[in-house]
Amino acid sequence: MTNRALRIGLVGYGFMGRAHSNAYKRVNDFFDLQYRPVLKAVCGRNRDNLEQFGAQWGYESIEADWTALVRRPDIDVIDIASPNHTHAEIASAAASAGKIVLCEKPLARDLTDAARMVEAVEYARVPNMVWYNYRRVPAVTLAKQLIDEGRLGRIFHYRTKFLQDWTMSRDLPQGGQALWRLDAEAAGSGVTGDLLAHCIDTAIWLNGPVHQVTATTETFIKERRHQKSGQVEPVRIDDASAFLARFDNGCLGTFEATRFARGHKALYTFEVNGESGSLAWDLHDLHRLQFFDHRDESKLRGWRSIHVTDGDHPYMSHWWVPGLQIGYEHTFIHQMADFLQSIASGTPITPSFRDALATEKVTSAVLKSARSGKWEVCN
Ligand code: SOE
Repeated sequence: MTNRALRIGLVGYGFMGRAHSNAYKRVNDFFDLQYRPVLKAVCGRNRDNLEQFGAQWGYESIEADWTALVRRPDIDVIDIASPNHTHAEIASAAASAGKIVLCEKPLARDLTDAARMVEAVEYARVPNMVWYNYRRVPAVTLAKQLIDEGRLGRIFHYRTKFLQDWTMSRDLPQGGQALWRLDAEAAGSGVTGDLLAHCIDTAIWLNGPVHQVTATTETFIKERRHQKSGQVEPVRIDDASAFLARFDNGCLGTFEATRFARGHKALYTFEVNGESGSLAWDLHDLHRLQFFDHRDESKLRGWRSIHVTDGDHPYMSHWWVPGLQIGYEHTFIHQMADFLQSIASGTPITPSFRDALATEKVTSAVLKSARSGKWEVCN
């Protein structure tokens, strides 16, 4: 298929810059699409790093100033993969310049910035999308299909967690390259915005809106050296965050995220319990979906472990032969394939900035509840 170029300007060259670049490069190898991403420019502040990244990934040019990138007539898409505090300004300028705007999660550092970003893209009427990649794990997409088919019936419980352990050392500094996630100024919050945001996005997608929450957070290490000032400064992010939720559909939710669960690197799990069945999924075993169907004949009832690798499973016909697995990076390729299909057909892209705003409203209510000690409404 001959396809039209969609010229990408990427802001940020860290872990997420690599994940997005890989998606741009691979998507047309595995999906037949009318559009083809072209790596026009990568933007960041450190020229040496930029040059190295640009050469390694095959970007045609580099830009050390994002305002110049946004003004370039040879760019169609601005993709923001820089720290959270930069999202709002870049997205708003990109939308005003008429660019398609893609943004890494969480949408913004706080709710005010997030609302501003939604307003900017909707006012400019430009396509927009947030990279909540876990929706595109085939097993998670299959969970969505089974729920939408009504196989669980009325849903009573949604239980989810995202556990890590990489910030437990008190010698780890905050701020600057690679460690901005520990700096409230850059990140906005700690695990609430970084990890719970994933859990909330998936939960809303699978189970509908969250109405209210009651939360508690903790910062176990209160002071860390800041990489920029060199001084020991108070830590203002949450190291751990847990909350109870009430969904609009009457379901109860429990959510937990921490960077202090020794031994866990990225244990994202969810379980959904309904009247007629239950589903469970685990990122460490991401190609499997556990399903219990109460409508099975009683003597045969039991949890099935579905190996989501068959041709009729979501996305899998684009990859290898049944039984062979794919991984984390493919979720970004799937999201890019869906995005390019939406651009071609003119249909809405999900999750849009407005979809991601719903997650921001929940994370904001979580942080508010942790301060107030009360139930808070997510609006
Ligand atoms: C944090 O360590 C992190 O990289 C998140 O920022 C990502 O969103 C998550 O997918 C993996 O963990």
